[in-house]
Amino acid sequence: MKKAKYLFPKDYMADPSVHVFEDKIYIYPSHDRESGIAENDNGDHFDMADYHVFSLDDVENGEVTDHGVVLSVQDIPWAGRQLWDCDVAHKNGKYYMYFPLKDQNDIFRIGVAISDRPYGPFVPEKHPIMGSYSIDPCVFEEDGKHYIYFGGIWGGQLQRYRDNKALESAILPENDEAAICPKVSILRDDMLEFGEEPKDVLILDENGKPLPHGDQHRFFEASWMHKHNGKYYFSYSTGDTHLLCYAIGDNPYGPFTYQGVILTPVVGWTTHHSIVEYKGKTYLFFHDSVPSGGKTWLRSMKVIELEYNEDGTFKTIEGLEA
Ligand code: FUB
Repeated sequence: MKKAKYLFPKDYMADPSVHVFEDKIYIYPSHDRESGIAENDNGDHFDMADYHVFSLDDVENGEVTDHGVVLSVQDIPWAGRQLWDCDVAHKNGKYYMYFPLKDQNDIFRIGVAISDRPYGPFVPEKHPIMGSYSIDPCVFEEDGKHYIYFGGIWGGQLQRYRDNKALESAILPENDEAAICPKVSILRDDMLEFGEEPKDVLILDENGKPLPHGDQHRFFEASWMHKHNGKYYFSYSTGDTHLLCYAIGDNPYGPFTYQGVILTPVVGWTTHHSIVEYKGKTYLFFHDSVPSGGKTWLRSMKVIELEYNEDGTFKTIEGLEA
């Protein structure tokens, strides 16, 4: 599969989080819509109000099934606004959706909603995860443990926190200071709360120094974790520098050493992705804004095959701008 293909041309869907459940591919995207809110750095124009789930069993030639609306903002007791990138994990026959949403004080928290099936509908808990903040949860399972990664700067509000505590006002580092780190925690056995204080996910250069805030490859948002040949791949979006990048480590907590670019800029403000192995191939799911004529808040999800070099690094995908 050398060319990227759009997965659901009928509607705008973004931030695809993808997992294999019950031998099928399940896609959990954000559901973009025209909100009429002017574009700004807080991302107010990303005013999404529900989620759909999609499935397919043949990435290259299969039909995509839309399982319809599985969770809506009006059903979430603590809701303010803006359902952003979600993810889903499976444990003991239940499926847990993790979603970022602003509460009634306009602060992003991470909520949980539960279903008996991978395709929902999902029933939300009454409260967000205690001590949760910021956006873009991603859950990685290994040996029955579920690691949750999260965080995003600018509109994702991560710059308002240090050491898991809210600051009096947001602080972005100077360009030569260490970049703000994404976070990781392990989920409690019941999957409903953090089982430990979130820790920093360190992304280091080849000399073991944290990537600085001014580096075009530093973390911005869209954490994703996958494992390949015994190594842990932490991938992410660099946001305002428009790249998807990755770093490799020896365990799910890191530290991770920066490796390179997965995908060069696409049409739209930025992209957001997931990486999944299915039927012997590795796929990159992502989005761009080509079908909406470049509207950054109306994105369409896509897939392309991703290939490794012999040393376990990725072959960079370039030239998808058009
Ligand atoms: O979809 C809203 C936000 O845009 C996501 O949470 C970010 O990662 C960016 O894709």
